[in-house]
Amino acid sequence: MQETIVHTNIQAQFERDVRQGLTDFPKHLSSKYFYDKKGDSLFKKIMHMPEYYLTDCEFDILSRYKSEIGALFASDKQAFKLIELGAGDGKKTKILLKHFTEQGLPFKYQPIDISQNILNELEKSLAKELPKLKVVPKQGTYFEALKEISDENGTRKVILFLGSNIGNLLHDQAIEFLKSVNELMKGDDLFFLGCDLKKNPQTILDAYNDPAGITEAFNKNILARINAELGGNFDLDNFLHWEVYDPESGTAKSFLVSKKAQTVTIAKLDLEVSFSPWETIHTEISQKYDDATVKWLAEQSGMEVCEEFTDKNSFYKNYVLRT
Ligand code: AVI
Repeated sequence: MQETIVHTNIQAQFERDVRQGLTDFPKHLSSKYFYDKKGDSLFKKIMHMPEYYLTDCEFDILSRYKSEIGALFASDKQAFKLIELGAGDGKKTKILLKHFTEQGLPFKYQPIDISQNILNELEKSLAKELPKLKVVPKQGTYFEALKEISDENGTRKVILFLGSNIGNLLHDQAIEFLKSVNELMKGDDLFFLGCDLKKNPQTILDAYNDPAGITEAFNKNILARINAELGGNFDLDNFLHWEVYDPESGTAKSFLVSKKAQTVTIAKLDLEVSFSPWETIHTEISQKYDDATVKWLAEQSGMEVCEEFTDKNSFYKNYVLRT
């Protein structure tokens, strides 16, 4: 029943956002809608692409600094809840979970995800790989679930937000997000944040424009979803995947560009959308950071950076924030 209500709300929001985004000028759609079953599997492929360095860098950082990270999380051997926002398949987190379990650190793992399906799979794989680990999954949106966990009891919280997921938010949205996290943090709770860094602009462009066309298919999946779920008739071949990166602001942007004048119908919304030749739909931002920007974001949200870990090329950083 709960699942049905959540699904109905999500679907209604999707319809509102598609209508709003495609009737706005310039047109836009939110990257949060890339992720259905097909989108999840395309994103998994992206994480394995040689050009998409982000995953390997974070993997490298967690592997290399797992002892230091463990010492920080279990400060004074205090018990803690390790909460992960948007747990996914937990591939990177498992490095920490394995190490912490081997070291006998006093913690339980609480992955939060909107998808019960993802949580079930994660729980199953953890039961097999780390049978001693205490896993308490929470299905729901980040803040609903985080609030419930915070209300439970006084055990310290360490919150993980990996994968540079924060980069899909504009700075204002990121501050709102961090403020909401901060409101639920107390005393010596910690927030462990993965951020992709500014670097050679070509490296960034290559990560979002692979020659195999996986990122293109991922970007166009939003149109495929509108076709499948809202009765749209987008011809995906009539759109180009286009990536730009502004090295000054550190913002990478993804677009879909209409190759010609065309009109698309979205039956469920009773909507016709016309495109001029080369008109754009802005679909995603992937923000790249530097220390000053992360420090600023933390301060704007009432937090401070207390520790950081980077990979051998300084391509990526995991920052530790406290309230
Ligand atoms: C999930 N997110 C952090 C990815 C990113 O790098 O912005 C999504 C992605 N988009 C294209 N490739 C990967």
